[in-house]
Amino acid sequence: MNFKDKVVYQIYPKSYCDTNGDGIGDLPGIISKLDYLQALGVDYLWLNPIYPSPQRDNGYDIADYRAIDPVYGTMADFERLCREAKARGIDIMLDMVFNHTSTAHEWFQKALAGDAKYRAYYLFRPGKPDGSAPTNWQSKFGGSAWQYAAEVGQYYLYLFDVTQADLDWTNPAVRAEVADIVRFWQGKGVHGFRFDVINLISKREFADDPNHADGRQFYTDGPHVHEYLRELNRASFGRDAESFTVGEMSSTRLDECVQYAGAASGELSSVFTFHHLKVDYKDQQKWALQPFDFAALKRLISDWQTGMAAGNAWNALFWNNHDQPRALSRFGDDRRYRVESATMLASALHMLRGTPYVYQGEEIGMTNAYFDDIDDYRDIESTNLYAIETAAGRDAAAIHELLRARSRDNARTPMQWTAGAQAGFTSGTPWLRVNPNHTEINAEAATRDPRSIYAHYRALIQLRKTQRVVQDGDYSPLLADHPQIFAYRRENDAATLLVLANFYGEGAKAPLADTAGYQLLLGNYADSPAVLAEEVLLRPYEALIYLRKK
Ligand code: TEU
Ligand code: CA
Repeated sequence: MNFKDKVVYQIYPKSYCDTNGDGIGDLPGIISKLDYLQALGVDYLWLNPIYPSPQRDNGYDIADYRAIDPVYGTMADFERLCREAKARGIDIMLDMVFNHTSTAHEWFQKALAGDAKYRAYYLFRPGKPDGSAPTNWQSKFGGSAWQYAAEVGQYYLYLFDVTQADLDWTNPAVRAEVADIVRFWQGKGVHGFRFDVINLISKREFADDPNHADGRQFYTDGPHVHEYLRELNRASFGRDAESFTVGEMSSTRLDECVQYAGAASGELSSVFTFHHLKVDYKDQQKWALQPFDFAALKRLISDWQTGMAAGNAWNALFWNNHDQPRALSRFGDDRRYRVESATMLASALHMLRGTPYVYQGEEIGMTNAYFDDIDDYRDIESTNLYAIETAAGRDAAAIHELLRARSRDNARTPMQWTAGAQAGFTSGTPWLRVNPNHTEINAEAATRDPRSIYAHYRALIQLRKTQRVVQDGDYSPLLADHPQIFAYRRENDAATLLVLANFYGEGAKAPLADTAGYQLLLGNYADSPAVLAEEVLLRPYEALIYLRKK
């Protein structure tokens, strides 16, 4: 399938649109917004997990892979969503969480009850001779990655929440179950799949990580992961010529991703990687703040653009998702230059080689939540952090500063549809507070304004569809050492595209050569220069896209 002209829109169903007043978004709510999504021009809707779940980790703790959580609606609603989306040229991409299940899943419950078959689905291991956990690995949400199960007399591994037990992929029965689940959804006409933390499924060895590291070296890009993916591909989505897949790759390497998403690998269509979203992590630590390192950001984007192309592999392109603070608040200026910086970030990303993802609300310039009361937070990672740091004696103000910058809830606040009560998201009480700035920032206002952030996203999506060079052009960096400007070229047999983006609130000069013949395609200021000069003066957060035909 040619996916090079496609764009994906990510929906966090819990926060998109609530139609029954329970404060939680639902499938009928998504259906009611399909016209809005069609007008934006997107091709796929990635839905975060909608299966029955205790919701400890907002659906990433799945209790039943073959049903819809009643809070979101029914299977009939899901089928209607697929049909109505398809009628608008849109496909659904489902989120498949196969590194772990909820401990409420019947497999885990049977394992606890003593069923040997299901015990072998999980990673139960005896403690050390002194009774402590089998290894010193840390859960991604804080604390040990092992929980003692008295019923079994052993510990089970959980890389995320204690209610998310890791599956044992060395067990062929587990792999057969997983393929069967994918086929179940294919049977409903689903062609798109996103595989959650899929590069963590093959554990190398159960040993203590030296120097108090968290253990990731023992399970990231493990020894059998590529083999398992090829097997899953052959047994499920690989049988569908229309399939499009993306794997979420945690702390991975370029050479691994060339394999995961190589055109001839028989694994996945594309990968999400996160290196470019750690440039503001001090010492690689999520909960240690530093201003973003622009030079590193440019280098990482460029290296992945070039490296994936050299390996004939395909990138996902994204600034935002449900796990990240809003990029606009992080790399832009969400107050003084909100519109300029949002449109600049979008321009810089959408012209790259790969599949762009738009995370709900990004297209209207939604910002971080900036909560200042711990009771406003819902995310397990945030509430765990607060509890752990408070117990360690850290003062509340310091923890709040971290959460305001990094909490996943910053991106999870309800979609802002209108300036009215609860942003038009719900007639009831929303499960997570609505950002008060919805009075200014909302879809109703954005879709009316021809110069809005929304209009700019629409234009960028159209450029991918109408300019073949955006789909297949080679990437080369420009002005690599410039301290303020990210710039690149895309080139194919028919045209050259040139993109300039100023990442700062001060003007910047872009010295260029060979500028003759370039015409403006899109800019984010009303009066962008129609032709390219030898020296371009970029205004705060200005972005310019030019094309030269051959
Ligand atoms: O995320 C995997 C992951 O490693 C992160 O992005 C994680 O949320 C972050 O490191 C915490 O700081 C995926 C899902 O996207 C996320 O929502 C789930 O919580 C997680 O897997 C577990 O299924
Ligand atoms: Ca609802």
